[in-house]
Amino acid sequence: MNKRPIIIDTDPGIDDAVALGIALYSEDLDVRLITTVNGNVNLEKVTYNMLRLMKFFNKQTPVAKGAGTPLIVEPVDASDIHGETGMDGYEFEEPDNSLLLDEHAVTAMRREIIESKEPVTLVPIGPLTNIALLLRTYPEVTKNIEEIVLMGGSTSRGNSSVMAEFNIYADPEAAKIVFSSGIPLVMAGLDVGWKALVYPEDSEILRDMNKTGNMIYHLFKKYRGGSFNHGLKMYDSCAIAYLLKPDLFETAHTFVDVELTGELTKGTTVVDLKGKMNKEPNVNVCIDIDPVAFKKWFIESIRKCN
Ligand SMILES: [Ca+2]
Repeated sequence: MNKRPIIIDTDPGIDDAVALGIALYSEDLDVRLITTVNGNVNLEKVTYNMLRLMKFFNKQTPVAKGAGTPLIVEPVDASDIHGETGMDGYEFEEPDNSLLLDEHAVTAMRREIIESKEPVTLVPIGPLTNIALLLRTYPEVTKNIEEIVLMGGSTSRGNSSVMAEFNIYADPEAAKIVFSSGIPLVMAGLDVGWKALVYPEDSEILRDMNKTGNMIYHLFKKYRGGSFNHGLKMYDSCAIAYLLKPDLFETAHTFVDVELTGELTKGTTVVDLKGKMNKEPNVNVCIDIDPVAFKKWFIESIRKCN
């Protein structure tokens, strides 16, 4: 089988770093391009982190820098979760900047999608600013996008506000554009991220497994996405897991919209599981995950890295 062509849009980010390693070393994925977006920390930091990760993983995928601010709302920041640099805890080498394209992420995505012989899958694991800009600027890309498999949203409660998940909360208007695009969408959000847990004993296995496992072990010691004792949440790896092992998930094909005007609820994904809104389903929502099988897959995937 041909490797599946994907573009990852990311804001590394400790859980992004792990997801990227798994994707880059998967024998079933062809990561054609990586684009960066303001999110966990600012655009300069996430792009620098991405280039440091490319050097670490020893891969040659081009990187393009994208949006430095959300479409309308003020930037929010998650350095309380990921540390000041966005990837605190490990001493990375200085990056080789030759992988950084001169093109803007949106232009680079357009080129990759239009020139690809097979339809491309977009995998956004940060706020959706770049994807919204792409769809609005170059709507002709739609016909060569297979689907969008994103990490974000929730069918229940949030983590940035009471009801909103971080990636949607950080740019709700962009999310609205993506969710209403008509492109097949898969949403792997908090419902599965909260169960995709890695525990201290797992991280001990990772530490001695290989170079990547050791790096992850050190990042995890600084990561505040959950506590070590109650498990660390591997949010972004859920999107990659869906691509590679969809049978880990239970999904519901349903209508999802993004709340933009709620005084208390802006950025909430309204997931109409009971069909109250009488709208055509637009998203395959991951509503549950097999946590034991996920963890096994996760550890075996890290074993394939350098
Ligand atoms: Ca992320």
